[in-house]
Amino acid sequence: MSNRSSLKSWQSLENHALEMKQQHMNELFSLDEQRFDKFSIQLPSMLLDYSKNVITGKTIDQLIALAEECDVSGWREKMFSGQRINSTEDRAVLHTALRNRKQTPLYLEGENITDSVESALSKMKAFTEEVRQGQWKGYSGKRITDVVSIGVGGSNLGPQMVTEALKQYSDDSLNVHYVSNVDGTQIANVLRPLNPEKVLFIVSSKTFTTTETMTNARTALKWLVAASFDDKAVAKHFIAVTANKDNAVNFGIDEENIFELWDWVGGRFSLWSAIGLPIALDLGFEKFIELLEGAHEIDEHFCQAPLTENAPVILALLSVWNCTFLGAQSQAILPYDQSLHMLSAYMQQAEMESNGKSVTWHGKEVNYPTVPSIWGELGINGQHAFYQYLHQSNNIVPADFIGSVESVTPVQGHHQTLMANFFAQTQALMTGVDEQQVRADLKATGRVDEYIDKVAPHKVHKGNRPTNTILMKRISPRTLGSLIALYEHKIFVQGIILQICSFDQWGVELGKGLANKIHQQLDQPKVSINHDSSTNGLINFYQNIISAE
Ligand code: G6Q
Repeated sequence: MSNRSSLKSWQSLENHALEMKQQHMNELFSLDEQRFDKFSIQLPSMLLDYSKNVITGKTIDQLIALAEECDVSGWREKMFSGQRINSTEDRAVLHTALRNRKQTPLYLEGENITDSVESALSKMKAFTEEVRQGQWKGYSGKRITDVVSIGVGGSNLGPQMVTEALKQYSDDSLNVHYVSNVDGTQIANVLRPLNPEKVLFIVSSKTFTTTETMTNARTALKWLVAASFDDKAVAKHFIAVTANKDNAVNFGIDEENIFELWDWVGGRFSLWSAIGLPIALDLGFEKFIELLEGAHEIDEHFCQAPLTENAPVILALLSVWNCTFLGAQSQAILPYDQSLHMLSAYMQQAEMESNGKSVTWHGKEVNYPTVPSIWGELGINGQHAFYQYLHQSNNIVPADFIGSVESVTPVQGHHQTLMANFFAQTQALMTGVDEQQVRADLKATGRVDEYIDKVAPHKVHKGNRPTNTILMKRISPRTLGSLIALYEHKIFVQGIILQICSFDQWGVELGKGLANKIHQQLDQPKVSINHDSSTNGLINFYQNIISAE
């Protein structure tokens, strides 16, 4: 199979990029009044405006030709039909089956996994209702008031981001907390105000071997047993979500209390499964289903819309255009909605763990830049922090601006101010302001020439900085489901274009293995260590302080 960079469409794009690097968006907008209409897509839950990119109709045609040459549609079909496209782990990639709300049968090795998903959902529903309605009792007969979800990475970020985003939709039935860090400070702070009689722990771990999660789960178990003086209390207070039932049972969790995961659900795509149980407990099961419905809506759009009108495809192609062809090295995710305060962190994992790789799925080193680093912060806070860099540094950072027409918590006067900034920022990033204008503006305020000469260069904004705007009607379980699925499919398409296996994460293994070795050495200080001089020096410094105390 050919390397991407030898494709005809790739080479045309390389040539086209040379032309487009000379273009300014201001000129492109003045040449074409229909730009917004041409370069925006309206979906039931959101509007995507991508007109503020350094693109023309020709750019889009060539990007679509690239998508076709890379057979994006064929790969999409492979994913949805359960082919083992996670090639390095030899697994299917079927998070879409978890939200297949039409419940169309899907067979994997002879098993209709739609049935398995539906029965897992029924179990989640019954459990959620029992706990929320107070029928599930703790060891002393009291109802559960607090849920502590223990998990890390894909078993934490998605559910926590969604729980935070949908806080306004939660009632007072339960308080949901998350523990992910192995730094004991987090679990200690979470447990301190809680009453063990009323706490339910959910240990979420696909493998049920992750050191951090197991360490936190054991601490939680000790805390519970110390308070209840009863090993049997575990059955009333511990739930597991895992693909490794044996390990969960060995840990002491009742078989009845285990929710199943499948190997075809990747960690960072798992919030739609029982990994989303804390979300369902917090919001109620119906709202969890609405989240799945919103995602399913985008799955259908992704499968049915022509590539030119396909929002995830367009977002992926633009990312490839901006990074691989125009040379941007990072991308900002900038939500202008307080509910989405964890979205950038979530997107960091979703995109960087998926596509932050440099060999193709055939194991060959790629000869082009792959994905940018992803970073970001809530809109207004970021404006008063790093937007200076977005506007005037000599690095171009393409940015996704995500906002909502209506606030979920309307407070008079606030939302208009927020949204005025939302619209102004993408405009300013695009138009910039040239020296002539800066000088004229300063003159108009009565400034003397000497001052103008000194200050004008500092006030010039070159503009031409690409942004996408995603405008949602309002954050809700449904629209949030759509937003997350939009990005999931964007990441998938990007992986296909870049010829990267988006569904493994070998890059997290090396450090884990070394940490295990070093952990053993820390437990046995007398054992001589033989690392490089830096690592030896650091460990010695650490141990000397500990042994002196
Ligand atoms: C996600 C990754 C990774 C994983 C965590 C937790 O796609 O695989 O972030 O989710 O390492 O793993 P467990 O769920 O197995 O504890």
